[in-house]
This record gives sequence, C-alpha cells and structure tokens, in this order.
Amino acid sequence: MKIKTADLEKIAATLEQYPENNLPEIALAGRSNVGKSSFINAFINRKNLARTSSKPGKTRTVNFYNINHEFRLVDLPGYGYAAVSKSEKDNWAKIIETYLHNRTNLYETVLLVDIRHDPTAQDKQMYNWIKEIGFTGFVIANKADKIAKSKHGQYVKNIAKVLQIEDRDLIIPFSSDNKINLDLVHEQFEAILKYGSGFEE
Ligand SMILES: Nc1nc2c(ncn2[C@@H]2O[C@H](COP(=O)(O)OP(=O)(O)O)[C@@H](O)[C@H]2O)c(=O)[nH]1
Ligand SMILES: [Mg+2]
Repeated sequence: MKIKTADLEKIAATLEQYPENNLPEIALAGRSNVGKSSFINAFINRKNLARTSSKPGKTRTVNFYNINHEFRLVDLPGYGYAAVSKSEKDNWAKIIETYLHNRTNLYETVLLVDIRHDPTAQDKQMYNWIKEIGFTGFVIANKADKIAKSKHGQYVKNIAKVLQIEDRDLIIPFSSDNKINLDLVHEQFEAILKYGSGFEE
C-alpha cells in the first residue's frame, strides 16, 4: 500500500461529530498504552501524526485518520486504565458501543494486544464484542521487538489460546519500533478494503 496522504480528519466526542460515512473505515481497539497511536504512525510512515504517550491516556474521543482520501483508520479510546471510576468506564463503553453499532462504513475492527502478555479480561470482552458484531477478528500482537523473533510463534499460540482463536493466521506479530510485518499489515488492510464490510447489509 502506498501512503500518499494522511491527515487527522476529526476528533469526535459524540456521534454527531463523526465525519460523513462516505469512506471505508478500519478501527483499532485495545488497551490504553498497547500502542494504537504508534501503530497508526508506523502504518502511515510518520513519526507523530498520531499522538503517543508513555503514560496511559484518558482520551475519550474517537479519532479519524484519513488515508489517501480513500479510507480512514479510526483510533478508539483505550481501556484498562486502572485509575478510572465506574462512571468513566461506563462512558468508555458507551463511546465504543456508539461507534461500533452505528458505523455502517466500518469494514473491520482490529484488536491490538501486547504480544508478551496474556490478553486481559477486557481484551477478551472486546474481542468477543468484535466477533459478535460479525468482524473477522484480526489481532495485532504488538511490541514484538521486545521478544526474540524465534519466540513469536509460541507467544502467538498463547494469545490464540486465551482469545480462543482457531486460525492463528489472524494474529500478526507487529512492532512500531522495528516495523516487523508492516508489509503484511498493509496487505491485510488492503484486502479488508477490497473485500468489503463485515456489516450485514
Ligand atoms: N518497544 C515498543 N514500544 C512501543 C511499540 N508501540 C508502542 N510503544 C510504546 O508504548 C507506549 C504507548 O504507545 P501509544 O502508541 O501511545 O499507545 P496507545 O495508548 O495504545 O495509543 C509509548 O511509549 C510507545 O513508544 C512497539 O511496537 N514496541
Ligand atoms: Mg493513543
């Protein structure tokens, strides 16, 4: 995939603020700090269009990145931030639910996890949600630079076990640091855009 243009098109706090649903979208879900913003930067080959942080963020917005005026990558608010109140967690769930359930131009929602760790209860919940809506269930196993390449298989196997994924090819080891499998991710996303929406028409 050739990235010609990439812009942060919209930061939306509510449904009314979403951009027009005129382009296909691929959304990224995952824990706060798992590397969603870094993934977007690596994907578009920019240092910091998407703002990254070493501290778990409290951003509660849906961020729309327009790529090539052809599709959007959508950065969903991260979860698992320990120090939030119940009402903030409910608010997070509402924001994600509103996006997932109303976006007819949403082609896939991809889950990012940390390759080194067992997916958390919230990862499992998010993944089940993604599958229930009817998406394929791609998983980006991020921060793969932190373990030896020879061990990627064994960590992928573990993630597959915890998330109950039969087809291990759905899980792609990835790193925004050393860009491992960036080509594969580009191909995968191209295929998603080509084969169309997971939404029931
Ligand atoms: N080593 C390594 N660090 C990463 C990777 N992706 C993200 N990080 C770091 O993890 C932290 C959180 O990243 P960020 O993209 O802001 O996560 P987000 O909260 O999911 O958007 C930052 O300090 C990043 O530099 C990766 O692939 N490898
Ligand atoms: Mg982020």
